[in-house]
Amino acid sequence: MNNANIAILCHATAGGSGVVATELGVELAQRDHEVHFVSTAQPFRLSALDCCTNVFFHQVGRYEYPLFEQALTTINTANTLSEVIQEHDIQITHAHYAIPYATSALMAQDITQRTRVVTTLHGTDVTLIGLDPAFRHSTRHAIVRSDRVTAVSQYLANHTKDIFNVDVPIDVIYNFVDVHRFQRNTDAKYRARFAHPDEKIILHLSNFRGIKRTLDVIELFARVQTEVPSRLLMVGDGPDRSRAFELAQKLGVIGRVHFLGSYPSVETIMGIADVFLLPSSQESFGLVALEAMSCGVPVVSSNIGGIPEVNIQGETGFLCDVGDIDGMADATLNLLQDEQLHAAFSARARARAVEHFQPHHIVPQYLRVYEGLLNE
Ligand code: GMT
Repeated sequence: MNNANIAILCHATAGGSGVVATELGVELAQRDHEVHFVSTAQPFRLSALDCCTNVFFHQVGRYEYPLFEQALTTINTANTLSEVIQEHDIQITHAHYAIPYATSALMAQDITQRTRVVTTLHGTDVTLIGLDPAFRHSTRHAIVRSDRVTAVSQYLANHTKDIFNVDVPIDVIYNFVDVHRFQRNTDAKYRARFAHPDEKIILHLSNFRGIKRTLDVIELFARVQTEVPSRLLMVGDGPDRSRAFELAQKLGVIGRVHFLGSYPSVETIMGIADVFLLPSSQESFGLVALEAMSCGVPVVSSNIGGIPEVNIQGETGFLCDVGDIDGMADATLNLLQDEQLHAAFSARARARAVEHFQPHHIVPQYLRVYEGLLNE
């Protein structure tokens, strides 16, 4: 594809959709496209501004006026994006997460009469918030009117068509991972910081929202640690953090659970773990599971949404029903108590990430979507 000028809209806060959007933008810039991020704040993983001359960030301002009781982010984004489209001759606008960015992108397209809009659906923009009566019609409109729609798993593509009763084509383009960055961390000082040599390390990383079921993580760890000396690292922050902390206290395991907050270089922590836990009640893909697998960490997860397209039952990890704490505890113990089994799962997890989910497998799929639009 010839070099293009591409605008990327994404949520700046820590979250998988922002990570995917940011890393896609950097990959595009490395392939000589000009990339303009438009968001309310600089996306949290965007360090490329320091190293690439063809990555730009345009902040969406917040306009305060006594008459407005709430921020009008959708309109402000459309306005900023319209300027960016005109000033930088943006040919492709790629909205990550339908709400509000696909709507803002379509508005800017209408204002400028330029640019093609690609919307990538990430998960709760369809399965949770997008379905709420507060957003249902505008989300459906964004899906139907975007020039192309992609989803991060087959599950999400199918589910979107069902629940919104739409028959637009939805391309499935999986998330990707930098396998050089996310790999085993053999530097002993990291393990020594959290665990004694005879202890195993179990990891959970999320934004601690209800759908992540962080309390299940604590409960199942409480069972695991009675049989295998181990530590639990809880990385991230969010609404359920205090409840998880209180449950760990109540179950008498608080001394073995480390709440690390939003740890900046997650790969160093992921790379020392023995098992990664993802018991979510909804997950359209599970980028964190893929990152863990890339580090050679077997994943014990729920069997929900798009997770089975990433974590393969009995090969890279184990999948249990949502809320099956006993099943997940047994699966974790299986892995921790059998070194040979663990080594085999670890190797297969890493191999799956390396063989199927690297940027060079995935980014060309986005480029084909862009190219198709530019050639129309
Ligand atoms: O939908 C969300 O919960 C937010 C979103 C995010 O920004 O973290 O996560 C979704 O997008 C990720 C990247 O594509 C996926 O890996 C996550 O599975 C997905 N989350 C859910 O579906 C709950």
